Amino acid sequence: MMTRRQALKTTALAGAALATLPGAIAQSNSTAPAAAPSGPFTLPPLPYAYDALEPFIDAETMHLHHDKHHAAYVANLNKAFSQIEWEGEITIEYLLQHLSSFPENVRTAFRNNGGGHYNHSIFWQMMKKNGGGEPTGELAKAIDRWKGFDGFKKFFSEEAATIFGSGWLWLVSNHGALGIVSTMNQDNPITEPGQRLQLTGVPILGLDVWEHAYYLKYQNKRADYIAAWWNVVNWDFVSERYEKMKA
Ligand code: MN3
Repeated sequence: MMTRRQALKTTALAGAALATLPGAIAQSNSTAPAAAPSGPFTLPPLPYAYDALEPFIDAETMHLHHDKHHAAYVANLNKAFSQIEWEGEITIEYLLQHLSSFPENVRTAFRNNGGGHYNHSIFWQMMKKNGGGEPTGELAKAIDRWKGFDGFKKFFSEEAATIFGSGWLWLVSNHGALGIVSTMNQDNPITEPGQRLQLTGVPILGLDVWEHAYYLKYQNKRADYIAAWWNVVNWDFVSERYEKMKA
């Protein structure tokens, strides 16, 4: 018959033996953070410091927005991507434009997280420190269709303010012709179904009106966030994108 002391000793040894198995170590260490699933998609660093857009967009919001929200879209996209067979490289644009070619069980994850990854990747570049002002050149001429820049700014701001729930407002270029279009959740004008692309175009400027983009500083006052955002718009980047899409 086994004594209590012997039983404890045996259990401890069994535990030690199990712990040498890689699987057992992973299971017993449940408080460790899960490693980011590896995959083809990576979180791009912000092209400026977290506080570069102060006082219009605060550093704390940028930390949360980039390091948590955008990072989660990338991690979840890679996780979903690991469920399919894929040979070679893939771009985020290809993924969004060919959603229906992927297995149904990953399509929603691709749409939401792929969209989130693409939208934020371009959104960071559409802003900069000491941004704002007005566009110049060809883009300024094209924007004149809204009765000048002030008319454009007013219309864009009103459209962004009235999006119900979470979404984005985009200035899109269809071979040089401009339009303004909203998308829900993390959809993008380039997201399949493709007819949206024909109706609209390729996004050259976008505004994130999800509450996570402004709630810390502006609470429910989305209109104040939108008014402040014009001060950080990177018109050089937008113009460059416009020229590229036109070509
Ligand atoms: Mn966002």
